[in-house]
Amino acid sequence: MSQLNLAAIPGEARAVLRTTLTSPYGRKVRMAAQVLGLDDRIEIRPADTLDAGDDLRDQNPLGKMPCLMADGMTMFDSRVIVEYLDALAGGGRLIPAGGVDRFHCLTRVALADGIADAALLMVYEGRFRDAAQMSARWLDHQKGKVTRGLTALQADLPDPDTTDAAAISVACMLGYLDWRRPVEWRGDWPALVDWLDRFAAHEPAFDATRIPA
Ligand SMILES: N[C@@H](CCC(=O)N[C@@H](CS)C(=O)NCC(=O)O)C(=O)O
Repeated sequence: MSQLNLAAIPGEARAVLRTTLTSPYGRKVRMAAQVLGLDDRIEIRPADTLDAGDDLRDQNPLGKMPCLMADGMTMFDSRVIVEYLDALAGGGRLIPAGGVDRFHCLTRVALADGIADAALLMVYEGRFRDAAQMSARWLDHQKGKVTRGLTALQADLPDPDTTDAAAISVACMLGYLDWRRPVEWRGDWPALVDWLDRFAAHEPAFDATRIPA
């Protein structure tokens, strides 16, 4: 079994992360790398998911970012990359190594990422269709996932004073909702507002990876 060491792939000076600074999933990876002290070893290279000529599509056939090239591999998606970085840092720092805690953490990650997925589909509906083509039924379907997800999350929040993979996913998803505003969440989920304020005060990597204005 070969060791993980974040080695650059041939032709590169450092490991390369394909992501824009606006992707909530890319932000998860950027935050995880900062928290684990690995960010200096990763070069961030933007990608344009709409450009058929962008080699992101060779790196990830799904044409999605983030995508990390290191240790002779190309890794996606954000959950895999966060798990890789955690393993590289010795394991168990962002994702508990085992037991119920591990699967509780991973389920919270799946919920927060799933809310981001539904929010992104709402944003894409506006980006890929003109007003006459937009489906109110589809938007409502996705919005239901966002609102039910936020309610479930509010009832089972991770500790805001501990940075784990779940807290990173929740913070990046809420940051994305604040940026793109597919739903106005702040009035209806006040415990999430308090959670984000507290997490941002505890974890400097949240501000350091803020979506640029
Ligand atoms: N499950 C993936 C989602 C990644 C994703 O959807 N990224 C968006 C950017 S924020 C993307 O690449 N969209 C382009 C597309 O879907 O074609 C992950 O966690 O990495």
